[in-house]
Amino acid sequence: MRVKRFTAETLEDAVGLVKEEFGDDALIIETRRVRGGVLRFWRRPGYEVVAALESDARPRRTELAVQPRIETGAPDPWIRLHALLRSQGLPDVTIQGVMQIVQASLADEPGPLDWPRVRQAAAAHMLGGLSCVGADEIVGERGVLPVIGPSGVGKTSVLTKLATNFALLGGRRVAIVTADTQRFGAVEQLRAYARLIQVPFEVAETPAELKAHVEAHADKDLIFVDTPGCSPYADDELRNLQSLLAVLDRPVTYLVLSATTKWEDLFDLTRRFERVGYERIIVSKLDETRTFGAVYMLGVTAGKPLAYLTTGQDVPEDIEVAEAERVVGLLLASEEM
Ligand SMILES: Nc1nc2c(ncn2[C@@H]2O[C@H](COP(=O)(O)OP(=O)(O)OP(=O)(O)O)[C@@H](O)[C@H]2O)c(=O)[nH]1
Ligand SMILES: [Mg+2]
Repeated sequence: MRVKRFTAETLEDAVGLVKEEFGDDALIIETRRVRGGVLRFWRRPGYEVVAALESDARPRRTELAVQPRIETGAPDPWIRLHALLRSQGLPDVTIQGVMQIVQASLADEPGPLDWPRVRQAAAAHMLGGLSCVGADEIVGERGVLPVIGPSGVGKTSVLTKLATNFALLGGRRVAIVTADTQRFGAVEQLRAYARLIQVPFEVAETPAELKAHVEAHADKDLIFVDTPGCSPYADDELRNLQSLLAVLDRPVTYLVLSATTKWEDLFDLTRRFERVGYERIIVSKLDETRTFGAVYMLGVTAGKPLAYLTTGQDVPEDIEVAEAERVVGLLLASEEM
């Protein structure tokens, strides 16, 4: 990656120099106003822009897609928004869309635009696209809740967190059934946990056993069903999982995906797990990343609402109901510019 500092009397001129040398793929890392002064006597007051270019990106000369409206004395809020969204890993086409809509929404605003106003307008627009189940529906949850997803994403952890919260804090009648008899030690580990929180625990080796266990616990408010990790690229595993869940009557199935996965892969996973069928999405391991563009894109494009976010390994506390404000807040708050 090449990183270079560009200086000019105006911010527009500095950005122009960046574009001239690095082209459209340049990532603006920092913009700031510089003063002339004792140690800078050779330098007139102006603006500094630090820009980076991936080493394999080719400089191209094109027009700036977004023409910044300059507010003197502060980093340009449009450049700042663009850099932030980019650093969060949002795809370029989404960034352009957000920038254009937010610019249009603020076009008639009087006076200079500062960062808080631009940020707030961006947040308002981005909130609108995110689909979340919400606390009201979650609190009233009833039925059979299978947890599915790729291996190691945190399915069993989610299940133990939810079972504990609903049983011990929510006072619901809960049962746990595991269909994960493949992974060594998985059954005994979950059995021990279920005993600890005093929740009935069953093991289902076959779809028929799963059906029987669920029927035997028809008096429960919630029956959580753990499933083995399923490779989204193994047709037989998807088929097995699908036929396992096919015995259930209107389950509310949760797909667990990790926040550390690339956005393109997350999108692919949401499509592949359609074969099994699921109603809601849980995003795990938010604590293991500092870029949240993928989580946002998941909420916007999956066609299924986000239900929970998990934020660590501690049971039962590291889980929260997914809220659009939280996701957008993570996305727009994590910059230090
Ligand atoms: N940092 C962090 N770790 C997590 C989170 N959720 C789960 N883990 C950890 O991820 C690892 C895998 O969690 P599991 O719950 O066993 O994942 P799984 O999807 O059930 O795994 P398989 O059943 O093997 O497919 C464990 O070490 C968990 O403690 C989270 O939100 N943050
Ligand atoms: Mg598991």
